[in-house]
Amino acid sequence: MNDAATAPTRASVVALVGAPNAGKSTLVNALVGAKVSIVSSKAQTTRARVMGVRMVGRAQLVLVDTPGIFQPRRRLDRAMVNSAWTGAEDADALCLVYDASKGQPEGFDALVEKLKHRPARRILVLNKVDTAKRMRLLELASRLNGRLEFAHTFMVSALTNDGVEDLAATLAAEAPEGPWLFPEDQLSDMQDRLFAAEITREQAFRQLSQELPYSLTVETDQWLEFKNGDVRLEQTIFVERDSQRSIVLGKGGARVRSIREAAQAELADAFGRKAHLFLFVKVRENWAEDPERYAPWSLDFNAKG
Ligand SMILES: Nc1nc2c(ncn2[C@@H]2O[C@H](COP(=O)(O)OP(=O)(O)OP(=O)(O)O)[C@@H](O)[C@H]2O)c(=O)[nH]1
Ligand SMILES: [Mg+2]
Repeated sequence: MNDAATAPTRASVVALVGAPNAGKSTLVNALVGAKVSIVSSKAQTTRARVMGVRMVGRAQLVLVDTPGIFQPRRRLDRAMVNSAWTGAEDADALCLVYDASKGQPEGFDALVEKLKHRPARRILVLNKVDTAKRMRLLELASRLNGRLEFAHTFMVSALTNDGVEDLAATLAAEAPEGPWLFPEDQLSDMQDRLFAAEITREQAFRQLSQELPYSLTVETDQWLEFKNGDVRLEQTIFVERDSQRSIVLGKGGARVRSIREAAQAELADAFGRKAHLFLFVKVRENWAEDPERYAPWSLDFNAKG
C-alpha cells in the first residue's frame, strides 16, 4: 500500500546559488511560505548560509539560501563567498538563480566555470519574470542552457509567486528517498538570537543608503523572556567610524528610532509575541577584522574566498 501516509519519506537538500541580488532569499522565502532569510534591494544582503524547510507531501525540501557569489575584496566578502560554496557542497540539487531583468552580472563566467565541476543536478531558475520581456527570457534560457547542462529551466517570479509552486513540485518529485532532516514543523535552522539580529540588519539595509549597510553588523546581546510571554531584546549595531554612527542615529536619533520600530514590529510578527527592542550603536573600527563578529554566523574568518 502506498497511500499518502505510508509512502516512503523523501528529503532533498537544494542549494540556491547565483549573483548578489538575483532574488535567492526572496525565492527561499516564497518556497518555504514564510520569511526565513532577509531581503533588501541592495546586493550582498545575505552574509551566511540560511536553511529553510518546506514539506511537499512526504517530501522534505531543505532549501539552502547562500550569499551571492561575486569577486571578493574584503575579508568579510571572502567569508561570504566561501560560505556560499560550502553551502552548496552537500546539496543534491543546485538551483542557479538568475535575474532575468538585468544583463549578465559581474563574475558570472567564473561562476559558470565553477558550477561545471559540481556533481549535483543543476536547475536553472530565471527569476523576476514579472519585469522581464518574454523574448528576453527565451533567449536567456537558450543561451544559458548552451553554456551549462541543466536538468530543468524554470521561469519564476519570487515576488509574485509565479511559477514557484511548479518549482517546488519538481524538486519534491525528484527528492531521493530518505529520512527527513528536520522536524516536520521546523521552518529554518537559524537560531532565534541570530534571526532577531538579521531582522534589524534588514531594516538597516533598507533604511540606510549607499555603502553604509556594508560597514555595519548587528548582534543580539540579550534575550530575556518575561512571565507574560513578552521578550526583551538588546542589540548592538556595530559601525566602523564615528561619522557612520551619526548617520545611523540620525537627527535627534530619528533614524535609529525608525529602524528600531520597524524591526520591533517584525520581531513580534516573527516570534508571535510582544517584543521590546533596545538598540545600541557602537563604533568598532575593525569589526570586520575581528573573528568574534564572524562567530554567530559560523563564517570562516580565514576563508580564502
Ligand atoms: N520584480 C521582482 N523583484 C524581485 C524578485 N525577486 C526578488 N526581487 C527583488 O530583488 C531584490 C533582491 O532580492 P534578494 O532576495 O535579497 O536577492 P538575493 O539574491 O538574496 O541577494 P543577496 O543576498 O544580496 O545575494 C529585492 O529588492 C527583491 O524584492 C522578483 O521575482 N521580481
Ligand atoms: Mg540573499
